[in-house]
Amino acid sequence: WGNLGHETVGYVAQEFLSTNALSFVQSSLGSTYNKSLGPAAPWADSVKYESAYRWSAPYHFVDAMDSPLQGSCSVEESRDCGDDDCILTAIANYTTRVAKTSLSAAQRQEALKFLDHFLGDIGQPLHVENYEVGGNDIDAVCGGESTNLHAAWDTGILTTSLDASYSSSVPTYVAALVARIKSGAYKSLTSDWLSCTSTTEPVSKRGLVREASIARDIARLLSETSVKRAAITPLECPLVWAREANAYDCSTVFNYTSNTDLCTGSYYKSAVPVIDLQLAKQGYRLAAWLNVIFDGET
Ligand code: DCM
Ligand code: DCM
Ligand code: DCM
Ligand code: ZN
Ligand code: ZN
Repeated sequence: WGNLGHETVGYVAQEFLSTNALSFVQSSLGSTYNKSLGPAAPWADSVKYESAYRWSAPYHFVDAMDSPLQGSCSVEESRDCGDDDCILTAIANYTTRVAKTSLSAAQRQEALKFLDHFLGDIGQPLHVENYEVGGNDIDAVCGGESTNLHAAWDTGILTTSLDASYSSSVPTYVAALVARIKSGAYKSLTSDWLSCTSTTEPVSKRGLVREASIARDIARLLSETSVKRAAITPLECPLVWAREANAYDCSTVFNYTSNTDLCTGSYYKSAVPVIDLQLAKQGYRLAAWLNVIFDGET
């Protein structure tokens, strides 16, 4: 997502934090971020092209090697992330680090800002898709302007929707999503959204293709000149969330006629409800995730 999407996820999450999670968020983020996950959410994008943070660029996505144009959508931990860095291992890494009292306040703030951001990105269908570099290499048109499919999903469609339906205002949009969660169309969905909340349960052995993983281990050991940090144990929940977002690649994302404007007409009408749902859901999940970490509850 672009800044609008990330801020939306953070502001939605901020509405659902429990006592200890809220107090950690407020003291960790401080006045720099107005004590809120909203303003802190875009930070990870602002640093990813800096040389000091270039290692974090692959953390924003997982290149799922599925076939969405053939109607086959899937995300597999070992096939698509394996021993590499991707959004699945990033969430596991920062889930551990945000709670680690031996780390400095600055490192725990960084972990919080990464979680704030990556729980958003994992809900963007094209951040959990390899095809055409997650749609970056597919030309598209949005509101008469040339763009690409990925950018249309990150920003173009959402900006169009915000202008058309929410007075170009993030607070108005956030309030609408929060109302849907608390008493509207999303209320009955929230228990399903939280069906996976364990911050420690590893990816099930069934989900790991052992042979591929072992082959990659050997290749890595043979090619490596320096010792890398200890491997991060992948978690089950990020994989569940990634698969849910990835399913939209088969139903909605690639379901367009070439050269049609994606930010108007039937494609726009089918994409907006998916974007609203994914942003609201990931915001709600971010709050629940932090509540499990800091309050031991959802
Ligand atoms: N780094 C990385 N992979 C991670 C986390 C960090 O490549 N999962 C980068 C950032 C640090 C560098 O590695 O600048 C050295 O980190 P360390 O001293 O923890 O080995
Ligand atoms: N870092 C990280 N994940 C890790 C270890 C380190 O993101 N598992 C980050 C934190 C700092 C940078 O890498 O931004 C350097 O960390 P360190 O000083 O611990 O090497
Ligand atoms: N991206 C992605 N999958 C990739 C490469 C990039 O989802 N395989 C995302 C990250 C950014 C956007 O696409 O949101 C543009 O990437 P970049 O800025 O690296 O070109
Ligand atoms: Zn993106
Ligand atoms: Zn990102």
